Amino acid sequence: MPVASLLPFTVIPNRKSVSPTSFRLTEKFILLLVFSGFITLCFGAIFFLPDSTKLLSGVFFRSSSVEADTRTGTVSDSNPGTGKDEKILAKIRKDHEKALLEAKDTLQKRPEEIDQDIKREKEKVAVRAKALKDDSLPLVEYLRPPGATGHEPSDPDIKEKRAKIKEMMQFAWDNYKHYAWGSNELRPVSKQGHSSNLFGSLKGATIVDALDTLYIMEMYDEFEAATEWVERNLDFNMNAEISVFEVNIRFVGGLLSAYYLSGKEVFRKKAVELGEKLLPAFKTPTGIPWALLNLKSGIGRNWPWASGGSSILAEYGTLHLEFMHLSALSGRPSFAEKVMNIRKVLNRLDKPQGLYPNYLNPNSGQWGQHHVSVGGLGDSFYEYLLKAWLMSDKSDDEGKKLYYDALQAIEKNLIRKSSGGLTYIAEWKGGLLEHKMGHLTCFAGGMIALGADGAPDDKTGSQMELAAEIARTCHESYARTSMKLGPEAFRFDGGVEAIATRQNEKYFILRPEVIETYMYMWRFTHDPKYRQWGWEAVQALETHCRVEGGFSGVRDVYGSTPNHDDVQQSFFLSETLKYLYLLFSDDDHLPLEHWVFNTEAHPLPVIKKPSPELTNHLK
Ligand code: DMJ
Repeated sequence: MPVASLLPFTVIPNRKSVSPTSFRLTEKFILLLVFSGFITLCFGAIFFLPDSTKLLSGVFFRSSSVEADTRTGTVSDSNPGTGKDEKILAKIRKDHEKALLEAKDTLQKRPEEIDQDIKREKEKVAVRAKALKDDSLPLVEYLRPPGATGHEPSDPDIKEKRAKIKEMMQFAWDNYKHYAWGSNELRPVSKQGHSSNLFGSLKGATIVDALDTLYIMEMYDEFEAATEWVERNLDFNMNAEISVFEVNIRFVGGLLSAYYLSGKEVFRKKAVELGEKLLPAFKTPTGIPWALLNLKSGIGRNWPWASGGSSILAEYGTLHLEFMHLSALSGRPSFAEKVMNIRKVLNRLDKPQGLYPNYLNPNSGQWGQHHVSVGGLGDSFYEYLLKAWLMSDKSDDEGKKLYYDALQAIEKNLIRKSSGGLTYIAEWKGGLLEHKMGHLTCFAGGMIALGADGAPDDKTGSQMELAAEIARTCHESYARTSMKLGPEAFRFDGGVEAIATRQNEKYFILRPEVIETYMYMWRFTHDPKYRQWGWEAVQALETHCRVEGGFSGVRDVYGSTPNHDDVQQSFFLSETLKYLYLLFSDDDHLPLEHWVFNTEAHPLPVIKKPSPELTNHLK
């Protein structure tokens, strides 16, 4: 087959004639000239038109606006040249003008001015870097622990009582807000702000102490107002000498609880910031912290009245829970290291009769006077040994051992029964017993009940019995007064039992310890007498402590009419009212297997051990 027949078109045979498309030489030359002129014009357009690259990439080759229809093979511009393109062109023009002006400006500047600019820029960078550093807390996933909020009790009587306690909180808060907003505490009689030297010029103790109670009682508007105050006004950068213990339990504890309940970052940030401010207190030869610290200079010292310049057991021994959480939330081990070192120092020392004296010299690392108390100066040290173990999900075995050993020594050396059958915890002064029990000591009923659960070798339940006996004694100290409110200290000598005999021990400053013990006893026994005793306290508070501008302490609980001390203590809102509210709430509100209360009643979650599966997996 001829090749031509395979071609798709007809091949015309070559004849010797002039093809119609052939040109003469002159015509070819003219065509070449025209063509090269056209090429030159195109190149000129590309290289000399302004900002041609922007035009190319920004306008004509906007890939998003060019869509290819793969089915039809056609290309369409979905953004045809409209006002939008004009806007883009206008913006390009404006950017150009701005850049030109800036360049002109820089060229006209004198070298000093340029130096100034550089300095200013450097300062800005430094400020930003500092802010970044301040904010450089690691990201933590916030998971609200179980039972942060409760529900109405089903029993109408209990529901009503709980609502009454909430009303008391509302009254205490409203008056503080009205008369003393931003001050540390309220003077409810003279209706003004009040501050004690415990906080130096730090402000807002009542706000920070009350945050979690507001949340727990579902007073969310008030909680928001308090949060806003913290955000805007809570400041630690001041020349203030503060009590490390008080600031830790009220401010750090209050901020931590507010964080764990609400998940608001501001509380975590502020708690860590304040924790950092407290660290210079540990700069002593032994690492046992000073009692007082100047927040600005970082200079610490001890209370002038403390035996031979000693630090106080209940103060340096009541940092553990908060500091462990500060490390957990900041990723900075220094907090935990500081409190673990306190244990190390204590472990090295001999304990007289297994007891811990209230005074310890931070320079020499030696005990001061051999005074021992489960009340003032000693109390919360024992509480924090037990709670350190509980808060560690029962993994801190050292804390556990230290607590149960100490309790054993207390039972042997300090706990006595009166001839009238009241069990009490006496004070120990160099081996001699003082048969006096403080209101503060009454917290021990709750502590012993809390520890009874995991107590080694307590098959007979004797620790729960001991806790119940202490609760009864403390109730007696209330019942034997005319106001049905407990005195600051009561004695078991000179023919009296559970009664204050000295005028300066007859006052009541709205303290929580007795009610705290009722709350724990209720949780562990559900014996209705604890709610009944709690309700008696509510009625006494209403009758004798409620004044026009809030709640006030009284000077003599044995008097017939109250002589008010004119202070609404911040712990009345953080502890007394919270424990009362929980006493009339169901057990699943802040359940004790998930939460541990710090000594100011601020709930902190148990730091859960990783599951064995996870531990194995990580090995
Ligand atoms: C509170 O600040 C704390 O409970 C502290 O541990 C000692 N007591 C007061 C209230 O009485």
